[in-house]
Amino acid sequence: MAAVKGEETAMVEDAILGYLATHEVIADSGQFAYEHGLDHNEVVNVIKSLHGFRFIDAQDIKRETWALTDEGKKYADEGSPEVQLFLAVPPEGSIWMDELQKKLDPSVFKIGCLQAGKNKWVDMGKQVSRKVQHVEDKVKNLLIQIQDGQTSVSIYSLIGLIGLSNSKFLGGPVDEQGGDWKELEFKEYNFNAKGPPAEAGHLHPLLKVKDQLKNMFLRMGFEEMPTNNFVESSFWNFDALFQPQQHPARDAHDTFFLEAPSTTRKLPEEYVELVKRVHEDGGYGSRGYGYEWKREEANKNLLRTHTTAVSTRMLYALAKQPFAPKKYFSIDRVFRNEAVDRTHLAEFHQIEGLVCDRGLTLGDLIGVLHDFFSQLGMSNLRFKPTYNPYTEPSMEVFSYHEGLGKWVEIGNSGVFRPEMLRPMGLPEDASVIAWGLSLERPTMILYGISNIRDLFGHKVDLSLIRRNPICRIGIN
Ligand code: FB9
Repeated sequence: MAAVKGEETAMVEDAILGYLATHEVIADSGQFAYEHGLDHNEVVNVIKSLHGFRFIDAQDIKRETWALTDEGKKYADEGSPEVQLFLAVPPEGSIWMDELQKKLDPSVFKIGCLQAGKNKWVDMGKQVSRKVQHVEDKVKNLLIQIQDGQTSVSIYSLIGLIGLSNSKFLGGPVDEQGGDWKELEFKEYNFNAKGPPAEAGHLHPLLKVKDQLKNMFLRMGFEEMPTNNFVESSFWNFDALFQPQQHPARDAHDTFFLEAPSTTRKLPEEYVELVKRVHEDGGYGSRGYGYEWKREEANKNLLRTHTTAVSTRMLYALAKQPFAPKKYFSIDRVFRNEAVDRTHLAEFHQIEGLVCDRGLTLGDLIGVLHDFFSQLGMSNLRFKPTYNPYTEPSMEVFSYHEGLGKWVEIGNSGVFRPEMLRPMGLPEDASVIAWGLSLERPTMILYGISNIRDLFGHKVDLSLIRRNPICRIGIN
């Protein structure tokens, strides 16, 4: 039964169950309420909950609606007689009764006197004066409600599902231990009954596409990299990637540096030394950048600008173990202090894949890119040489998009430089091919969203989230 039952409700419940304990049916809830001096609305509420608990079976048999008589319509328009009379009495002072009578229509005067007197609104004597400042015309409001049909009442007939003769049923649970349930007739459980549709949450389109991409990577034998650290040190985000300390991407115009904690606490010292040396003097066939490398620069904390920072940590960890080929992927947020426009926000989700094995070449990269993007429905690819501080050679990837009827830049890629891999301790013949793209761009194209603000951020209209179907990637 409902947790907290008001007095009224309990009383009504007992009245109904008590009655049904000795009578087969309550034919008319309206009649029942009237006869038992109960408020019919409360009776209907209790009927609904008893019905909900399958204690009774109830049919909604009659719906009574009320209609106004002409007189009712008149009072609904002009106000109830008692209020018309009240308003005819001057707020201050008094009026002669016969004066008042002249001002009102006879039936209004008659009923008005009666009601206004009963409501103690006026002092009725030879002179009539007001006893209250203000009155509310409840009658008129009720009449108006009836006029616009707000007052239909549903009448129920109900039978006790468990036609118990003994009083034990009155609200008390049936004592199952007692076994007397055996002679009760039970209605079949309808296991196919659909529960009320649960208003559940909806996955954001980005998360739907993210999931599909994740499953795609896992099907291709890739392992997901742990990306649960938005805050990163400049060392893992830039220096370990052989990105020079004066590279434009490393200034506050492009990167969100942290005020607190502004610097990282610990870095693997011997590895840091090797990174310092490769930046300053090169090695592993490289002549390095030949600038004075500063530890304090590497210590600066920031919001990672790419998930490639995570790839760096994973490759460094890989180098600590006996070498084994690896395929890793990551899909998570990255932050760039860039000008926001229709397709760029200060944060987006980067998708990154990498393959680490002995003797991998640019050809392997192109092969993997074809394999990956063909599963996204993009098989007509073109590659354009580009430059990344941490990969050489590097390529931008383009695909001809039938729907858009144009070549679309769908990502970036490259072969990680030995200046990045060798200081980690990876074997000389180990090479790592990698590529990256955003999650937002494919999602926008798949869902036909032209402005990134409609997809991500506080301006998103939730109905887009609620009604968007699953867009199967790979279907152009
Ligand atoms: O996602 C991008 N484009 C794209 C991807 C898929 C797509 O699918 C459609 C359904 C058919 C459509 C478009 N881009 C990368 C290309 C452009 O949008 C580019 O203008 C914007 N780029 C972002 C960075 O912007 C500053 C997209 C983002 C990006 C760029 C590079 C990488 C990752 C994300 C990378 C990398 C990388 C390279 C080498 C080694 C490791 C990682």
